[in-house]
Amino acid sequence: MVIAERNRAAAERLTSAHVEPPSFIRPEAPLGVVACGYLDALLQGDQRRALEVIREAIEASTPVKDIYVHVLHPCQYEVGRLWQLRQLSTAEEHYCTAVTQMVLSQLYPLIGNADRAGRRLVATAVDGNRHEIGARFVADFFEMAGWDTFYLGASTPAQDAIDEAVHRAADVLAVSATLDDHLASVGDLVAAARADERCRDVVVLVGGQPFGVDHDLWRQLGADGSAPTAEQAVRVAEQLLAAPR
Ligand code: B12
Repeated sequence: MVIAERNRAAAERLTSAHVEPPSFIRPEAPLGVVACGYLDALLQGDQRRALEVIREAIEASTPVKDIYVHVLHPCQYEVGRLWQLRQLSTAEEHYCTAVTQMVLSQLYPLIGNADRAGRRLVATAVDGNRHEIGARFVADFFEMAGWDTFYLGASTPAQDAIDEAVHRAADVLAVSATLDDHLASVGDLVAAARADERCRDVVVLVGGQPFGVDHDLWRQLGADGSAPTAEQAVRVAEQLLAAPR
């Protein structure tokens, strides 16, 4: 086959709808084998084994943070990938997500930090965003850093999120978006917070998958900052609160 023909064939192969995005699970990654075991239990519909995989990792002194970062996060992304490839039905994706939420609630007693930071966080998914786990991760990593956190779950209307930040005397309001469709609501929320005198001292952090694609998006939407992960969000918040405003 001449080179031009080969190139054409390669272009077709590589751009066809059948090219699978690579798996988010790699056995050689940190806790990769635990992630394999956890994902397998999810896919087999075995929530008891899923919880057991996590329990065993905790008993083997795995830091809870690492379970979030190296097991739960890649497994949720992998569930999304398999759903996108139609290898999982919507019902199966819902089941996997529900099991991960059950696991997160089991881990909650382990994430407390005796050293209290004296800081308060309100975290929510923006109005229209039905994805809860990103904001949950953010709340839990702040909790691990000794903050008092108030997690509001999915799709909170902007005014309610702002009122809650005021009511809870939050230092930081963290807002999660997952789809590009959610960005207008993020912009509206930030604008409403800016216009509200009661939020003068509240740091507004935004994040989620669209912010990983365009690294300047948070600035364009008028937020105070962003971070690619919940863990890094804690550092960004602490830096912003330490800086003169
Ligand atoms: C579970 C799930 C759902 C569930 C959510 C249920 C629930 N209770 O949460 C349901 C069924 C509701 C759902 C619906 C939809 N979903 Co969905 N979903 C997912 C899935 C599989 C997992 C989400 C998750 O738990 N992620 C794990 C968390 C930890 O990741 P994360 O949110 O990215 O958070 C990390 C960072 O982004 C960051 N972060 C997040 N928030 C914040 C906030 C701040 C302030 C900061 C600093 C950082 C930060 O920190 C976290 C890591 O530490 C994803 C796959 C994926 N790649 O995420 C698809 C996915 C996001 N969904 C997708 C789609 C298409 C949809 C629907 C449009 C499907 C449809 N046709 O109805 C709807 C839209 C609903 C809506 N209006 O929001 C696509 C989005 C593709 C795209 N980019 O456009 C994905 C990527 C699946 C895929 N591979 O195609 N979904």
